[in-house]
Amino acid sequence: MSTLDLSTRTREILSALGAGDPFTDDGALVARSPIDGSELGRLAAQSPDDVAAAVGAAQTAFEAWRVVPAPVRGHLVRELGELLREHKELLGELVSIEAGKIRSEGLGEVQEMIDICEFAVGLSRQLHGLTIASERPGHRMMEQWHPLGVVGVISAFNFPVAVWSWNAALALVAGDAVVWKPSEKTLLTALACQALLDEAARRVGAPAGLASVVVGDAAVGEALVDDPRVPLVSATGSTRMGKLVAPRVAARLGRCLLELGGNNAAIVAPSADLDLAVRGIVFSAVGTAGQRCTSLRRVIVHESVHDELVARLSKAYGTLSIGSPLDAATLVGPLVDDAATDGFLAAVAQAQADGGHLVTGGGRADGVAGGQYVVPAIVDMPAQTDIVKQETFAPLLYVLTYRDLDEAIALHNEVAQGLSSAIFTLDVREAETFTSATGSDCGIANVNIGTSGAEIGGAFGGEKETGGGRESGSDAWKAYMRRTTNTINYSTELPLAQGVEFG
Ligand code: UN1
Repeated sequence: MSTLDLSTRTREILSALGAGDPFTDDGALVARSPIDGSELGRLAAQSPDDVAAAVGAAQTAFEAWRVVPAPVRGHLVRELGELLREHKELLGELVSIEAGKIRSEGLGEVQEMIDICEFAVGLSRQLHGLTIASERPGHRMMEQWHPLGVVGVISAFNFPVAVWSWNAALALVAGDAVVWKPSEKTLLTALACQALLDEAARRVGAPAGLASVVVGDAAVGEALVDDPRVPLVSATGSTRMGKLVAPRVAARLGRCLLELGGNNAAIVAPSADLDLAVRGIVFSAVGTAGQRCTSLRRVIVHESVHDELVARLSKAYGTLSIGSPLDAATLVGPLVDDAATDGFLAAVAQAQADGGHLVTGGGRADGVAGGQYVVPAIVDMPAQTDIVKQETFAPLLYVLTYRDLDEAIALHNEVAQGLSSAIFTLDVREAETFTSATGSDCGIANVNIGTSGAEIGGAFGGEKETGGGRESGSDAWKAYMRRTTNTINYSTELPLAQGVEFG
């Protein structure tokens, strides 16, 4: 597609998704496609005052929404899911155009949205607390989960639609309102999602202002983070961003849900099924051009299988087609911008300066003129040097070698991040050790699959500098609600707890 076609196509998609024509010639925000770096259009930036107004409207809407029964709130998310199903192709294409994902991954991201909507609709009838035995006769203790308030969502470019939906779907069934600050690199997909949610809200008669999007620069994000009417800020992005956001939210004693950087590793043991390991490693390391927070960045391989694994990976890397993500044959699309390419090239150079051997890739690729295309790299490292411990958001895979599992786990856990991890082994002792309390220190620890591509049914998130938050499945919904503990006395006496006598 030529530059002109991309821009025209984007306008067609936005209009078909109900987002109209959001562009204005003198807008301060520039929407670009990483496919060829071209400008898709300009948007007016919103201001901190606009954020305050959005939060105010959300607060008012929240007061009405929180008294709507949760299963009825589920109807809104069900409608959103229906609209996403209907428009999956178009929204997936827009994700490809704006985030540079290959078509299958753009569609997969929308599928992840549909999945979380289904999950949230079921959850709308399952927002349950416990009944707890009271020590006092004629008393009952129970807990309830109530709506929390306005949830601020800050999302990153690499999952421009799915991560918002994880938050919005749960928050809305929980009875909350949502104000969303998307990445400045993916504004159009955000406007498209918001248009679909607006349509769903119109269909079910949800209160105006219940969910909104604010587009702008860091000042807009800061206004959201600092607003005392926002009890929960759910932020996805770099560890650097999280370290800016968390203290500001903490200063007003608000809550944060953080999904920050990963430096995910896979251990490949002597018994590993190497066919499976190679496939799992290549998808995790190269999928989304290495721009997932779950992307595989380190392989820790037993010395007995090192040479064979590296040879097979190198061969597999040699077959990867790099180019426009809109071409059906492409597996590796562009990096998001030139800073990402600079980071990739600098990390490859540093790894070599540290004594690493560049097995394959590492330079720029032809791709589409104007886009940032690189050749996925594998660097065989003599040791886990500083550069290996950093998250480089690009398709760069380091290989480290180990002799015994304790050493492998120590290397694995020796980084600051703690999101996702994997072991390839057919030895049940090794698999169980890796997933045990003394194994991987990550929020996600897999056996015989790669580090990326988690399903929505499980809790998603990680430890250490990944931020500690959990989103998506399992009981992650609890972060979006407030718990009350109720003790109910149905007797005629007033016994005090702990046997205290008073008067
Ligand atoms: C992210 O990269 O921010 O597990 C999220 C995965 C996807 C989500 C990644 N389901 O790779």
